[in-house]
Amino acid sequence: MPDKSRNKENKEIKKEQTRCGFVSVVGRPNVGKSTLVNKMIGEKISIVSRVPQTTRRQIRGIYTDERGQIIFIDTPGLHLGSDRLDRFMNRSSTGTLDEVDCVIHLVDPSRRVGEEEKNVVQHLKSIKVPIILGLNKVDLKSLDFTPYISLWEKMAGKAITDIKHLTMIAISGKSGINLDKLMDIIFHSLPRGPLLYPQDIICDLPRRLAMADIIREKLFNLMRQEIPHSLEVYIEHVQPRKGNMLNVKALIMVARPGQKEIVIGKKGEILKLIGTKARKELEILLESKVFLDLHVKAKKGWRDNLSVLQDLGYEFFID
Ligand SMILES: Nc1nc2c(ncn2[C@@H]2O[C@H](COP(=O)(O)OP(=O)(O)OP(=O)(O)O)[C@@H](O)[C@H]2O)c(=O)[nH]1
Ligand SMILES: [Mg+2]
Repeated sequence: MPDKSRNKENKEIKKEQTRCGFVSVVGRPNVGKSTLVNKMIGEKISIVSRVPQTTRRQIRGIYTDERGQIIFIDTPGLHLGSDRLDRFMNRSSTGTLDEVDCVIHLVDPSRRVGEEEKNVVQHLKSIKVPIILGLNKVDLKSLDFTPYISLWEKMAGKAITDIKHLTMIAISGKSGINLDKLMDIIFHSLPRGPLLYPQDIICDLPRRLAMADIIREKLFNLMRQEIPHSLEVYIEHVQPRKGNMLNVKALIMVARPGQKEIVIGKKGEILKLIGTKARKELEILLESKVFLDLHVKAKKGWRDNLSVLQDLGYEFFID
């Protein structure tokens, strides 16, 4: 997806001096992984919400400057759920760890260390590549980093300063605190090599999935309780329409008829609101006027249904 990223503003890049590599951003849900990747890239490529488990698949965000190229992999938050979609999400997250050049373990010190966090460190403690422990959300006041440092020390059996390949940095993905420093640390940890993507590419997410995610983000920001967890969006078609417009037909799938009623709202008002918010962003993405046709269907147990998940684009799904 070529875009108006800050990548384009960069000076000419001297090929023989560049560093290039993959950096996986992992952590439990809601710690700010997608926010951080968006900020580092300088454009919104991954959706963000207050609801845990917003990201459902790997999204690559590509940053290029005269130093080289960083391919960030935004991953779904590692969590303890166990249905098919949960397993897919967790595998999308841990599946990157052996193939990348650097890992950012992002934590949210405004929340307590929990089982999920122990699970993340368990996955990370034996990997061989450099790990950056990102103590995120430092824009919030009076954070205590100690429990997260102690967790690493306990799991690794040594002082944090003795853990090989581990660097620590306090940052804020939202306000940008220390992100230049983080970028320096990342570039230093990457191998020398040529750029892997053209300079003007910032994201590898297929367009239909990016479109579906825009709609899903609006739903996540309006819906409460278990509804976000139970819903998915599928782009059925994109067709040209009179007046240089694109007709986008999207299905919102929920798990129960009661949820369908909530998503539609009284006299369709919720659906209308979501449509208006999503259409604006779709028009930016597609660089065209959009007529958005949203409809809602209840399908029980879709999160566990292999063929539905495959239709929704959760490919490479091996159970
Ligand atoms: N105060 C503060 N809030 C942040 C920061 N980074 C992210 N947030 C908020 O944290 C919430 C979760 O952010 P996301 O970027 O969606 O988190 P995530 O780790 O990608 O979440 P999942 O995709 O669900 O795993 C959102 O409400 C963000 O606005 C930060 O640096 N400071
Ligand atoms: Mg995310």
